[in-house]
Amino acid sequence: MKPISSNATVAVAALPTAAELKDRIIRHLHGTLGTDVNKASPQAWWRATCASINEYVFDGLRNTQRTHYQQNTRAVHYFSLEYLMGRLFSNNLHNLGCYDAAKQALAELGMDIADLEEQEEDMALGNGGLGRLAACFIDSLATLNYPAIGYGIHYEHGLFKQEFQHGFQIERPDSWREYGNPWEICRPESAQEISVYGYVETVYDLQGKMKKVWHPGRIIKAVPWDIPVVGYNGSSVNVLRLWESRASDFFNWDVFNSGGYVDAARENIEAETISKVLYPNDDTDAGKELRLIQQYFFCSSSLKDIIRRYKRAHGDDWSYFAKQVVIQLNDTHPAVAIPELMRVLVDRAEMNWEDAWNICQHVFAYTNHTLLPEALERWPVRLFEKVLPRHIEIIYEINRRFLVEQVDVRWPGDVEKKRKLSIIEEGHEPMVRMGHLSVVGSFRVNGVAEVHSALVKSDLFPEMVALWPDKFTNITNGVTPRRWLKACNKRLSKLLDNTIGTDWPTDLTKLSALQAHADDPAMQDAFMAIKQQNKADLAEVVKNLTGIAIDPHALFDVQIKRLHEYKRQHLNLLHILALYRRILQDPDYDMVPRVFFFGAKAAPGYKLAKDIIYAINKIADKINHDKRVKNRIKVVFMPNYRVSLAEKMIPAADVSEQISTAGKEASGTGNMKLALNGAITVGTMDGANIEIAEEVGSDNIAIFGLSVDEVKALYAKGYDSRDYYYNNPELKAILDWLETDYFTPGKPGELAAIKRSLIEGGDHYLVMADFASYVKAQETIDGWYRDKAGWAKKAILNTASVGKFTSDRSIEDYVARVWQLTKCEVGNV
Ligand code: GPQ
Repeated sequence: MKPISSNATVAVAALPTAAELKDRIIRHLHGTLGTDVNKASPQAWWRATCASINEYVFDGLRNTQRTHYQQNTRAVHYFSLEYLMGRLFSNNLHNLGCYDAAKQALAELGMDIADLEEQEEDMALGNGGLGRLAACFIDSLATLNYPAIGYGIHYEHGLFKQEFQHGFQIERPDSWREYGNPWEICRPESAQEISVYGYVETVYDLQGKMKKVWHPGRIIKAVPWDIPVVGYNGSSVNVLRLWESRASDFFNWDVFNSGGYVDAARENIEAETISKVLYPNDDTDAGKELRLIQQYFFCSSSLKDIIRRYKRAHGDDWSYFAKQVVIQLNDTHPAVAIPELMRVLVDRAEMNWEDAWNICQHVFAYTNHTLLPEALERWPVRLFEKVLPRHIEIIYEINRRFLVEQVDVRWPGDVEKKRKLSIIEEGHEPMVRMGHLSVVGSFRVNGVAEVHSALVKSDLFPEMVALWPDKFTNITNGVTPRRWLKACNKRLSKLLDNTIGTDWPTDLTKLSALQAHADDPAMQDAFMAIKQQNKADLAEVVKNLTGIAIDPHALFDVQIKRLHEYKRQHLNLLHILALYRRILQDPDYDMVPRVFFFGAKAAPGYKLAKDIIYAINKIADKINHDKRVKNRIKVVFMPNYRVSLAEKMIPAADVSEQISTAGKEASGTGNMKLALNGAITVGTMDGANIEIAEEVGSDNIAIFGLSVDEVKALYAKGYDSRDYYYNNPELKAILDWLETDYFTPGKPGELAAIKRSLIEGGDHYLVMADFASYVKAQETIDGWYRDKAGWAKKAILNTASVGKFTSDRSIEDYVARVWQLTKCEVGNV
């Protein structure tokens, strides 16, 4: 054994040497997997290696939990419906510091560690940026030694798997743990009973005091699964606790005994449905009953878990609760936790309303992740009445007091203000506004990039800002450099270690030391040689996955994110069509050969998004097979884009497409990962792009398009996309092309939906307005790429300048501005 670090304050005391790991792997092959070295499948090798690593992980977990318990630490409880974890194998090995030992051990056993990594299914319990942010944050919390628990749902099926059939997106179920998941531990001893449905009775006690009693219509069991979250260098090992729904034994027993066997079985299935599947919508509100039940199910379970732990230390004395507990609401999805805590305090603990509300307002903080109106959650009051009859009463009371004590005091008699600020939206179908509830019930509200946080204040909640100016703040997103550089780009990591030292994974600002080398030809060669190798690796993946042969020396242009009109994959597509058309018109058209990569899933019910995927695939097929193009353009739509695929694409990217309509992308985090790996951004002044531009400087990023203010002015003046259609002949020709059968032989009009959305549909996301400026930015990129040394310098400066965007910095911002936590170094006891 060798000590993991000279510092004794680490949760994982000692790490195995390769020889020790080898022994353990064999032991687990025999004793855990029941197989042996001669006949073990790659799955079995992978599982045996996981089991070996877990011996160290679980040690760290025990040490961390014991230390937190003994020191009675204040902790943050991150409430999120989504955690997009990806794979944990190489992440845990890297964070423990024994990736190389494991690689050597496996090599000596005749196995390639890279093959074993491929055995793991992605843990895709999230849709996109919001879920991946939660995963990066829990990595940073453990690395920085902050006491923290992530709470969420143990979905049986994560985000669907995407296939293409004749260019159409097909969704397949994701059964990520069909054969079990080696990283998780079931904790049936910590199960909870959760109530839903039923009715509320008003009763009076002997003193004549009124009480509300909720008689639930159904009780469901919540069983927790714990996933250890290993901090870098084995610092702390925190927990991600995910709840699975089961039929409650005690409730169904009655039905069963009274002869209702079939009913009982049906109810079991319904109970188990709650954690069955992740809703596949990103930045949109589905408004389904099951989704509300999911939200409540995990909030109620998690609060019970928190309260149980709190009572172990403080009994029935609630006065320390807000000192010990802070709960971060990852968007409004878990906002029902606010009335739930009020219910527990008022109905169960019999606290008076004011005291209970005072606790709530010191416990909850809310992160807003979007301004898109279709994503702002609103629940029909009538649905709340059915599913959570007591909670809707509590929401009414929260709202009544808010309107009387805050709004009416500030704007006496102003009915319009009350209508606008009310948590209940009136109308023929009254709705609960979860954003309003979250702001009213939280002590802090943050946006996720400077510009977004400013818009949250000015456009979304200006009156709330007038009431509570100090409640609002910004915390710019970040990404974990352990996964998004150290583990996914090992070549670049090694170059960094050798050039600027090995501290950068936990102090990313250290990357700035690379700036001094940006002009050094040797460094430029080394940096670009690594990019070239990464591109060759990706070309191999592309060949295996799609059969498309690409030239690794072409410029690799990458747009990877959910498919959404506001993210404007179709703007990218129009540019590709413009280049293709130029080549057809001028066979000698001079351009740097480019491979355009897309990776994107569309929500299954989002018709136009699926049409855009189809169009990209059809156009790709045509261009890729057109001899006249002479390989100047290739278009590759990578199927089933997910975290593990991102890890292969990002290190190989030359250009990063961040082209949302200004004001629409709250932050973006892919933009940070790509710049960190030396890609040059083509982007609008939106979200965190603005801050990336500030860090890398205008020579090292290609900015285009309307700004937030220009977008607003254009909408205000009255936007007519046809102006651009009739005034730009190239644009007109491209859109008209989409109506022909050129890309879909014999089937004219199959791609016409895109044109319709941009012309008759009004082009809400200003694709037409930004087209010319986008094409110009791409010409700039083309020019820059021709200058090899110049490009290398820009790429190096991108990596060197984005240290700000580590999620460690985001977490330190949350700690300082919101959570007020103290670091807890974990001793190994
Ligand atoms: N985001 Cl509201 C999601 O991924 N899903 C959602 O439902 C909402 C937001 C994203 C947002 O679009 C990105 O701009 C952010 O970078 C990301 O959240 C993390 O804040």
